[in-house]
Amino acid sequence: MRTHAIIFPFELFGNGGTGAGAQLLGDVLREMVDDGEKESRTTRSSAYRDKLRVKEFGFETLEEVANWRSTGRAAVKKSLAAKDFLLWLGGNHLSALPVYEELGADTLVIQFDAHLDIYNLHDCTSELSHGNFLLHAEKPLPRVVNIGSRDLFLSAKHVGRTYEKVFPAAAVATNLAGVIAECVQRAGSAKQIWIDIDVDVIDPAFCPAVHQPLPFGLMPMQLLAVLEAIWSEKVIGVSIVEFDPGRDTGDTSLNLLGWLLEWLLLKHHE
Ligand SMILES: [Mn+2]
Repeated sequence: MRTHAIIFPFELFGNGGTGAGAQLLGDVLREMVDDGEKESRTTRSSAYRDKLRVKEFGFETLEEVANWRSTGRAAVKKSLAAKDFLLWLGGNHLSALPVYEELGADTLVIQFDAHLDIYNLHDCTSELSHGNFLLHAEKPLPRVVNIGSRDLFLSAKHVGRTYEKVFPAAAVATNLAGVIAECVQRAGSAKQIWIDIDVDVIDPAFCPAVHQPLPFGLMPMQLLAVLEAIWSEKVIGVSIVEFDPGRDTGDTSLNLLGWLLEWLLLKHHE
């Protein structure tokens, strides 16, 4: 099975600068392939090198911007129909909306995010944005399970309308094994699984390159432990969003995300 990496640097309506993050992660992918090709000995990257296709979208013209959502949905649809493993490297979290809209109700999304993107508070726009896009998604939504929320505002009733389950940061901190066990159990009843990573789920000490850093985030090892445990043939793709390299310190976040990208490719292809 091939991997189709789609660079989708959409960053309007919140957190401008994250489009450059998507493009940079695209460069990382190309560099990984180029590095491997220079080796005369077999390296682990030979498992994915010939199976990786990278397609990059741009949002430079009015037309490209106006059609962003339909362009995104068409790209997701085509990739899913081809049974490609889909790596969606997006700008802000809104850039993942076309993915959510194409997955369908029998898909389980394991979403890593510090924020629950259903904000309807007085200081939030009611128009579509990176902070409320799940409220605007065309139905049916996939089943969504959040891991790593640090939300302290939204009522359980409001959250329950969109999220099947939320495992806040405190649950991860006190009972990681229990969180993993319940995720694995929920995955059992899903036809397919999508993994959506808003990089602000990671503690800002390890991934500072985000616009809304929140303390008490996941440690990279905890993220890795959950990914390792829920991984199966049912995982059809992964999205990574909200990385703004302009806010990075000493490439800390870039190194972390670059490593994670390569790990994901090996996980799928080896
Ligand atoms: Mn988010």
